Amino acid sequence: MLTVHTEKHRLRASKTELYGGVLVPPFECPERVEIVMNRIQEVGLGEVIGPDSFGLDPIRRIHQPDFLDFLANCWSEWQAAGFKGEAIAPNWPARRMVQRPPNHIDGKIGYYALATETSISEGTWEAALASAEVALTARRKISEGARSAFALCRPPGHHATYDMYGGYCFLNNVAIAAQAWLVEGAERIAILDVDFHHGNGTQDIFYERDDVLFLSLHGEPENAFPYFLGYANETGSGKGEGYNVNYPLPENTGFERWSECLEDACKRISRYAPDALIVSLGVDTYKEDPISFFKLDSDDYLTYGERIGKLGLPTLFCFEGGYAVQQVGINAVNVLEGFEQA
Ligand code: Q9C
Ligand code: ZN
Repeated sequence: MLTVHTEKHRLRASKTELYGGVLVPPFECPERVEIVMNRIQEVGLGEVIGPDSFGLDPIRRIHQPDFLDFLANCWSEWQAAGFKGEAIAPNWPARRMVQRPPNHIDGKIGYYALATETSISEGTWEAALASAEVALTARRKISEGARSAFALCRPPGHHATYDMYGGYCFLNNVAIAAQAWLVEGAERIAILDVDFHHGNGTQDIFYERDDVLFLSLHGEPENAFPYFLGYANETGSGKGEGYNVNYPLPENTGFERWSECLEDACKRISRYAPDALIVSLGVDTYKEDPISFFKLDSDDYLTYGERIGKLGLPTLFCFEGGYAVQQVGINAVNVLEGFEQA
């Protein structure tokens, strides 16, 4: 399988994450991608190429222009305000308040943030853009005839919605790729999100549409980030009714229960008969992930990769989460190898 990768992911190198009331080194760190790359080389997965440039057009088809301006300028505005630390949202337009971006960066950052753990620092915007280009490049390889491709995206994307960042995500890589497919002439795209966390951004972006089927297996919102979306009764609205499927699962969910949900998701994908499948590939479902609570083991990734391969669809894998850093390579590449064995 072809991999798309760029060293530009290293530009996303914030030093702080707000976790348990303490500023800690971010779980979402550059080493994650290095370890996946090492594993790709080790197993000889296939060719590795860099991303092409696409400009902002495909990104503007998903994200609001003022949000993109905010991301591009946040760090310089934060520094100009004289703040010493990394950019972290301290204020929100909470219930019954005015939903309008203020001028001062200290307020504006909260308008565009959906969570406070994710710090913005030098290079964040450049890395986020490069990550979207990795996804767009891998997608293009598939429309040029490859059966599948792996976009080694970093930073991840599935928590970012059209006007908000958070959960380590800035631009929604899978949404940008899905839209590019539709613009090129595809009629239906399915997005299967197997990251431990609910793909709230992707759900939100496509919630009223029937040309993108979104399915997510994730930690139940009662107990897991992003907490405020991802319930089973969120099934889409308007034209999109029936095209959003959530599988919230409780603490300690193991592969048996998880794969029953994957089986249901796969059947729905087959019935939808999409032109292509995009997989939000997070491996934070692993039993030793430090911030998650599912119990998948390394071999399970081979097994479910094979099930996804049996769908027989052109398939774009986009990397999302996974924070048991030493195992991230084995687990992610197991999915890709399982897929190829199908
Ligand atoms: N108690 C992705 O996997 N908060 N994002 C964690 C844990 C944020 C995860 C707090 C988790 C974001 C792409
Ligand atoms: Zn995750």
